[in-house]
Amino acid sequence: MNWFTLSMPPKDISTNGHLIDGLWNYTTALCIFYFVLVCIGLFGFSFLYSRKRNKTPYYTYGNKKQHIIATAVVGAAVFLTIDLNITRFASNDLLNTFWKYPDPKTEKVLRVEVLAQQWMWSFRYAGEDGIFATDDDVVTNNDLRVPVGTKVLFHLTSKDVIHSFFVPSVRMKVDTIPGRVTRIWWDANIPGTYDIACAEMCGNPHYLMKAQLTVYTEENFQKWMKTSQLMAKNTNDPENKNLAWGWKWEI
Ligand SMILES: [Cu+2]
Repeated sequence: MNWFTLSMPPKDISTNGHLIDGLWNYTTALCIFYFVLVCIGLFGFSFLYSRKRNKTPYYTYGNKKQHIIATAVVGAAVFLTIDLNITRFASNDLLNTFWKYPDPKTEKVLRVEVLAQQWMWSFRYAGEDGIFATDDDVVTNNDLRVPVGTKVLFHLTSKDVIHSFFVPSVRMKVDTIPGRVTRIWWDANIPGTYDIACAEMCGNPHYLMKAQLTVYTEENFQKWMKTSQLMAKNTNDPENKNLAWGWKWEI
């Protein structure tokens, strides 16, 4: 693996990840374009007005009008093509896609509650009863499993400090904040195992907040869920404080 491959993000396995990639690529391409332009100006003028080519010094106080026009044109070009456009793209993506949370009442959605804490991730699925914060919930640590091609809706919070739930393979990231429930949704379209990380510097062992995402085929997911539900029913201890962090699902 060379440096170029290493610096590339992992393969996008989601339906909407390309929107983030598009925004990223657009910003990078335009920044490179303006960088080259600035370099041409910098080195071009250094060459044109070098000592070799201009033996006699030329003193000037400049041309105020020209300077104002040049600065305004370059500033406006950068503002219009980068700032305004990425704001427009990002707002469109948010309004039309990322903030359109799937509704578990009307479509097939897997709901997951997430608790972040120094330094691990806990995931909670409603048990057989379909209700969160009951004794039959399936709870896993650093181990998130979802079915392929299904929208997954997360409600997240944190036990201690601000963390950030980051799944690079679907290009999605959201902060987890103590005392507040944040939301995010995505789908994963290729079975396999992928990384989950914390993207908020949350303490020295921040790097330990690594979890695994497993994308199953629908059949394998149902199998796993059935076994886990059975196990939860038989072994969940209502007195166990480590299991009791869930909350009633709202909205
Ligand atoms: Cu963290």
